[in-house]
Amino acid sequence: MSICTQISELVQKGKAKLVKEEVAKAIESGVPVADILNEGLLAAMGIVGEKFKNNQVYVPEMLVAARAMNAGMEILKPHLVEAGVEPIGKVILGTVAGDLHDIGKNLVKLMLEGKGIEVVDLGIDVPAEKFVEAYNEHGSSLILLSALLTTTMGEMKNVIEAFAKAGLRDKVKFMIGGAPITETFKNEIGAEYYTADAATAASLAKEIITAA
Ligand code: B1M
Repeated sequence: MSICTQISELVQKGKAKLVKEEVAKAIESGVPVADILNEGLLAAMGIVGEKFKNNQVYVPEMLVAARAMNAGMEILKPHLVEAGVEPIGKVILGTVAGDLHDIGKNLVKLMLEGKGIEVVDLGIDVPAEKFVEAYNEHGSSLILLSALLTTTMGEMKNVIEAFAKAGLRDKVKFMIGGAPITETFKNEIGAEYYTADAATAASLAKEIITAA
């Protein structure tokens, strides 16, 4: 078994300490850092994400795997910078105003990072104007909104309207998600994409970024 496959399996099992050790060993023995990233750490999160989508694993397993991936990333990051391995793109993510739920949003973030996408995470209870400010600062054209409450999902429309008001609606695309969100609601508020789970959100974000 190649060392990258071994790293992938350790991440899937959530063995953070062993992941660190194996990543360090792989770097030392000259395995290209991009291979360690893509065939080891990111491949693992892809597999875990698919299993999560198919209800073969659940939130705790996913969080443990993500923690192991992050442990490996800690070791790998300085070497990635040195080797000039760039993220494939950047997105802005947040839970909308009035809403404090972030477990799902954080899973979406983990899966995005697992696809090599940089995430500007604005956190929870994010007012519409904050998304516009983040766009002006970071220039990412894909904005991801999460909401868990029927009382806050309407805030997604306010975010879209804030971009329209700022004359920026045609510069960005919106992906929305969260337990009460549906495809019909997406159409009602004029967002571009709806995804039901974190793994699909990350796969679609990758598709959108690479097609741009
Ligand atoms: Co609250 N809460 N909560 N809560 N909470 C729910 C959502 C609720 C369904 C519980 C219930 O009544 N059965 C209900 C909402 C009812 C409704 O609106 N229809 C509810 C309520 C009412 C409330 C309060 C109002 C309670 C009160 O104070 N009276 C209050 C509101 C606070 C606020 O936000 N202003 C409140 C508070 C809280 C806690 C703070 C205690 C805590 C949140 C802690 C935290 O997030 N850090 C909490 C929790 C934990 C829940 C439940 C139990 C679990 C939510 C969760 O994390 N699920 C929830 C009941 C339930 O779902 N069983 C409930 C796991 C998570 C992985 O799933 O977030 O759906 P989820 O994310 C999924 C997908 O939705 C998707 O991907 C994830 C996984 O693949 N997804 C996206 C999410 N965002 C996405 C974005 C995307 C794409 C996919 O693209 C951008």
